[in-house]
Amino acid sequence: MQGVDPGESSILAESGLNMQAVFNLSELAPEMRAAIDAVAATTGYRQLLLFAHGGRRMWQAVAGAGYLSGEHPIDRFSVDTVTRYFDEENPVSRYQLLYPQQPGHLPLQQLGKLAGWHHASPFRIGVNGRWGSWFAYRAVVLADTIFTPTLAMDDPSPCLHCPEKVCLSACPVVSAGSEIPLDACMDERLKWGSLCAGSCLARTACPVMRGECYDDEQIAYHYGLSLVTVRKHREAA
Ligand code: B12
Repeated sequence: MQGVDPGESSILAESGLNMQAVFNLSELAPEMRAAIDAVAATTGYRQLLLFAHGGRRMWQAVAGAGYLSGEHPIDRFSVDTVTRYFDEENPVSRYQLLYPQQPGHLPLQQLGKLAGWHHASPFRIGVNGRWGSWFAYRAVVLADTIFTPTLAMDDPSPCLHCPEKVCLSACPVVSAGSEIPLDACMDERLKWGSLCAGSCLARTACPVMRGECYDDEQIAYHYGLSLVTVRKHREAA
């Protein structure tokens, strides 16, 4: 018996894990298979399920369910939601969470590319026509499911229709070129009083699906966290 397709799941939709993709492991390119094999054994599993959030719904659900008071609220919420999806809507399937639980690096944006969600942007966060840059990967699961693999979103990159490249003109570290240099971005964020410490001027200037932009609290949360990582990275270097 087959359970509820991720795309039909009310648990995932209500939790704001509103982007789902199903891949057959046997159809993934060898480099992607190798990246997955490096994280976990795939024996006995047929499919890879990718879950992401788009827009504000997930943050509202995380806050509403009381997760914000503890550590790693989004990871805990995502794991609990995916676990609930399998327990309640897909109880016969065997599955294993690879991300965020398993240590190791999965190329999330490359998986997003396969789903048609990721188009490279000058500010290095993936962009698409449905969510702009306001989405992120929340869980990756191996499962013995037999869902119909998802057709990739086949919209072209929204950046192709953005000749003004307002993201680049809003970014204080871009002098020339078409991409934001990571080192200069990190240096800028660490400056005292930097406007880039708690947000990203390039990302918030991007006109694509601006209505899906996170609210101030969510922006402050994510950028606060990445600023801590950047600071540690710099101190270790
Ligand atoms: C490491 C990492 C970072 C590091 C980047 C430093 C570094 N050494 O590369 C830091 C901590 C800075 C970071 C920050 C953020 N990250 Co980050 N990060 C990752 C991670 C874990 C690995 C990326 C990687 O190294 N890929 C491998 C290399 C070989 O790929 P690459 O294509 O050469 O380069 C990547 C990075 O180096 C980075 N990068 C390279 N150059 C530059 C330049 C700039 C200016 C920026 C911002 C990034 C950047 O982006 C590339 C794409 O992954 C991924 C998750 C994953 N497992 O993929 C998330 C990921 C790329 N991050 C993500 C996000 C959202 C962010 C933040 C916006 C979070 C936030 N709100 O603060 C910020 C960016 C803001 C900023 N301006 O700093 C999302 C992107 C979602 C999307 N829609 O595409 C991901 C996919 C995580 C997720 N769960 O969804 N991140």
